[in-house]
Amino acid sequence: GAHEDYRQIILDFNDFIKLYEMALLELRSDIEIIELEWQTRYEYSPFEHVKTRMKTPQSLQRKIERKGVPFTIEGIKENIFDIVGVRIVTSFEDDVYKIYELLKRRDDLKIRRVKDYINNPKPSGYKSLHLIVETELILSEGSVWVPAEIQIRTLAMDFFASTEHKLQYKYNTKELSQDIKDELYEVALASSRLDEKMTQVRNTILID
Ligand code: 0O2
Repeated sequence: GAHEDYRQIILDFNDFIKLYEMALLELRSDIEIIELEWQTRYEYSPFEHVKTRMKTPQSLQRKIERKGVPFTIEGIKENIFDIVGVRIVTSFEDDVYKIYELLKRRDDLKIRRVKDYINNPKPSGYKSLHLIVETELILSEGSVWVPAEIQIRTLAMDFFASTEHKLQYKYNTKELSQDIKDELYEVALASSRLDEKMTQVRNTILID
């Protein structure tokens, strides 16, 4: 009956989400190992900090509606790639691409799509390097590849993105006015200048 069908849907969904939780653990430990290896070898780390998160049900629902994706496991599997999210924050802009190179070399990671919003910022001024990846998960029945989104950006890019995101969602404004968007864009430009300046300072120190 309908009750049984509903129960089955919930059970299937739980199994489905568990795979993503496992993938999150896998990616987190892969990145911690890369970080430790780098520190050991160079006594310096391009990583400022790393954050991982599972997309909340509300955020998943909003995205499904916004993209017009069918509300089924198949629909989600084929269209939503950021249920697992990893954000790597670096000190310098070139560190973003160093980390990308490290990730590209791994056999347990397939990079499906690269969205370079650093060289091509969003109209909001948002900058970040987005990688849509699949990470290998070894289960008793064999391995499965689970999608995830890795965002790599500098501290200054992260400052802009996190704060602007809060203004967009947390204050529940329907749509920000053009004036506010222009002001935020100025903040994005100022953040980019901080990155440039800090790189210049570092280069001066390295040359001396
Ligand atoms: P939330 O609430 O952060 O999870 P596309 O693949 O191009 O069809 P999609 O999937 O939106 O579209 O990809 P995109 O553009 O790479 O954006 C993915 C995520 O990047 C967003 O997640 C945001 O976290 C972040 N992002 C993109 N543009 C902006 C921006 O202008 N400002 C800020 N602060 N963040 C941005 P979600 O799922 O939209 O939302």
